[in-house]
Amino acid sequence: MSLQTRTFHFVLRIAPLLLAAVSWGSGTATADERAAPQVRPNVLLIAIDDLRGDFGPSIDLKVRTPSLDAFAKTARIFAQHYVQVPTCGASRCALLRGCYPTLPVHLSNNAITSTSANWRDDSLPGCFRRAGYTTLALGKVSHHPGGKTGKDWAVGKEELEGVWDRCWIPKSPWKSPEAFMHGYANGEARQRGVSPPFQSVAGDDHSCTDAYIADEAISTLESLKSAKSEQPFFLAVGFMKPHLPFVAPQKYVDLHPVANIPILDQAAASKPNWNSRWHGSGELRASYRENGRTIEQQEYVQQLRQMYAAAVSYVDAQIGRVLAELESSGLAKNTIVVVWGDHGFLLGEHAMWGKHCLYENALRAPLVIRTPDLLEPGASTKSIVETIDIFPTLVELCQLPRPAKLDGTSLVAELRDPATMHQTTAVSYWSGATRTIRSATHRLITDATQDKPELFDYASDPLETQNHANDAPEVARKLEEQLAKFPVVTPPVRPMVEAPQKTNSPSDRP
Ligand SMILES: [Ca+2]
Repeated sequence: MSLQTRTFHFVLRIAPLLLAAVSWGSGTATADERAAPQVRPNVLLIAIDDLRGDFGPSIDLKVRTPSLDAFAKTARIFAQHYVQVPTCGASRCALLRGCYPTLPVHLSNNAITSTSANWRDDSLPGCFRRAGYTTLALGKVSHHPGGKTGKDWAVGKEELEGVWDRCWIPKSPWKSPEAFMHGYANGEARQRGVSPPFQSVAGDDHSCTDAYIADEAISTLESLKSAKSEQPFFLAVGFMKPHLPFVAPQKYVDLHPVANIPILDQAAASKPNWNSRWHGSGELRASYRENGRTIEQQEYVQQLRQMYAAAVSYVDAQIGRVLAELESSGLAKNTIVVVWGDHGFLLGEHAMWGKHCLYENALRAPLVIRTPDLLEPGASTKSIVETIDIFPTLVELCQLPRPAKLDGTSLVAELRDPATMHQTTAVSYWSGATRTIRSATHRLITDATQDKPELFDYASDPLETQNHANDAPEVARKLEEQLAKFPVVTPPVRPMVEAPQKTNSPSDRP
């Protein structure tokens, strides 16, 4: 940060009531900026790790999420929200950078660390900090919990330097951020390839990690409230679950008896019999001990699905605690709340486990937004929206200058009126120059060869059991034309091979 910028920042911090009168960066303040309110809303951004879009408030897949359900009744539900890249670090890069990927590294979990020097000043928290906000990142917001790099993700520089007043994880029984990320009960760390993929815990909520995130978020809100500062805050809180390993206290497992877990339709659970971008479920199979079990066994599959559901209910309860504090503190009256999932997770669809592909359940994730003055709370919009839309939405809601390079579209129109549907496609990326475009009815997946695309028709085949590219070439051609207008990743990278291996699998991507 330059001296000039630091001085500017300092002035903003000691005189927040002068915000409306100052000029932003270069040039003179615009009319909009001069008209900005003296008290800007706070922002609470809650990030959830690997939560599918069909869990929680959008669609009932029999997972119990009372906190998210109750929150959704007060908010706008973006039932068709798609992420830009189906892996943690890359999806969070798109959120914080506000742009489609254009480089191979933007598709990786190193996306933020490797590129943020070029965009951090105009990142989402960077914009809020420059506007005088206190910016805080608790838990897993960028990619590593606590936002640091280096050994055990504990000692290196920040992934996104210079934009957070504080980024951290709470004190807990887990010894490092990396241990926290893949934590088992009571401080136990994962041993790659040795530890099991799930664990039910005979203890209370504090046997598992996310209760500590909730505690810290609550105490942070209490501090922000008691400080009585006129400086607004941008607080991002990132939870760990339901990311693998699926760990939850027993009481959340008991909410989901195996007998109640829906069994996947056989066609939906089958390996694609067309030229597909199928992968070998490396994240699950390489990083966790199968112990003689295989994902071809129905009993094991149902157990995995049960434990995913339990982990969802556990994190739901922790999120509920944070939202309850927001209400009881009175901060909710002037706080915009965004609940966002970084991508979905295939639970056996296409005979696949994990994300790292461009099928519907890897890309669709929750997005629920509440503004203090929201009309028609609880209504869902059918707009096809993307993660990169969150950035322009928040800067518009808070009347901050919008950086020139954002690719997304503000969702303020959908917040004002859920019947608004001005966005009709979403584009996502994966390695091998693989891209996809989702319309209201179809999804086209193509790769660098442009040969043998995959086309799904959700009106007639919602479970993606057939490739319709040969049946509907005209639909495929039109979607390809639309897709051609979006940025490409250059140079294209080789497809990532995801075979079960016991060491250093590239597929072990949080
Ligand atoms: Ca994730």
